[in-house]
Amino acid sequence: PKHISRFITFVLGGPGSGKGTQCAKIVETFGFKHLSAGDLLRREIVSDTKYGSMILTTIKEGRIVPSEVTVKLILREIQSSDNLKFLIDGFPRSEENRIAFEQIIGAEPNIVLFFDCPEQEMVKRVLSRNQGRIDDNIDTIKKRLKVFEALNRPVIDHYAKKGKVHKINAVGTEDQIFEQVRPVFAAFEQ
Ligand code: UP5
Ligand code: MG
Repeated sequence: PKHISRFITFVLGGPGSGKGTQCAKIVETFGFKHLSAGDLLRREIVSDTKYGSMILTTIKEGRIVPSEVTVKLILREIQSSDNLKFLIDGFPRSEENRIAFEQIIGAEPNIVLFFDCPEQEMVKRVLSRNQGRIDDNIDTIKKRLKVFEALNRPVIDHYAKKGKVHKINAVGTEDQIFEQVRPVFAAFEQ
């Protein structure tokens, strides 16, 4: 069955740490399917589904959308993809998210990438992004950083204890950072 050979990578790191940017490079080089939880949630806002307004408010306040909503969106993408290699970007953001996902999919991620970036650098990047994201303002960024430390950090610690975390120094040029990412995936290519 399909699920036996799935390879799942969780891509974690604070707001603006470069998750999306590096995922694009991993897709190009290693052929993964990129699933950004934030993008999937923002798509729900745009298509104004029944969760749209709740998601909008939650993102604006830098809080975490309930697991049942996010897991359902991710699962739908996994199940409808022909690809078996997934980058799940920006999820799980809390222990509750992690447990919900592992229970539903019945598996743990194969590896976890953690982009380690100083707060001042993350703030600078997010504020200069200029893509009209409703959460890219200084008030929301401060909240996103707090939520990251309080709720996402325990997820990273959990997988670190299991030896699954590959910590990447997220400061430098995009290419310098990718040179740290490349060997992590090259090790799994035959
Ligand atoms: N940039 C990238 N690399 C650079 C480098 N090496 N040097 C200089 N600049 C660099 O990068 C951010 C910016 O920095 C870009 O302009 C880029 O060009 C530049 P990006 O790759 O976009 O960083 P990323 O880590 O993806 O930042 P993002 O803002 O997307 O991270 P968040 O984790 O904050 O956002 P996400 O979209 O994942 O989530 C948004 C919100 O959705 C959350 O706050 C939450 O409210 C909600 N959410 C949930 O509730 N549940 C979920 O599971 C997921 C999200
Ligand atoms: Mg992103």
